[in-house]
Amino acid sequence: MKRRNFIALVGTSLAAAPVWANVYNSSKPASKAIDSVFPELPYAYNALEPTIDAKTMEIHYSKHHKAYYTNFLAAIKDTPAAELDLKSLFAGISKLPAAVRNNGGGYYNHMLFWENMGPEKTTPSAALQSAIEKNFGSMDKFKTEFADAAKKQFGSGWAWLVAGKDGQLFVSATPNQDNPLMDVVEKKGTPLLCIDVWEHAYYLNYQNRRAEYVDNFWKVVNWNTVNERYKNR
Ligand code: MN3
Repeated sequence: MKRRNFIALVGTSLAAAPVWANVYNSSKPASKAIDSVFPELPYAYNALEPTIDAKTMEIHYSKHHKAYYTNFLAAIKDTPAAELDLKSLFAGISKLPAAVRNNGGGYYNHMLFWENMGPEKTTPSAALQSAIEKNFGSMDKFKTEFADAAKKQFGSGWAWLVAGKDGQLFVSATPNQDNPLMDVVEKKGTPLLCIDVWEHAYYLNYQNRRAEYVDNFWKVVNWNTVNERYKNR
């Protein structure tokens, strides 16, 4: 599969309209919040094996993520929400229909998730490492806190490493397809790293063993992406 990076949707570049046009060779975007072409997965379905098996990746990306994308497009079509960039849309999500919240979150969260994984061995930057040690005590303590949040999230949802507005890093978990950019979420900030803990993300390979999936997740984290998000937060 051809490698093509998703648009940088976080931080200052989020509202940079020309980026949409430059990244994709498509016609003009369907709206400011969503591109008219479903973004490609940045690696092959089997690239993260054995941590995440090819069949899970294929179904997760081509069925689940695609459905969020399609339903998000439909939910904002011909509405004022279609004029918003994603950051503004999420900042006012409490005023929008549930279909926008659920599918917009699903569309965006999966792009972050695909990008913060990869087959290459990577490491946290000195700056990120230092920030994690300052905020959590050590890299191990951060990983434990993040993994606990992922394992303890009741039902479907996500765990996050987030940069707060005060510059501090924190770990949080959100239900369903909510994310830290949404005004409905208690702990808000810029997402740096996320893990999907919906059963569809791991059930074929791990069945009910979410903890094993979460512990293996570290083997496929693409720290280059996390470093970049931290730098641009
Ligand atoms: Mn998912």
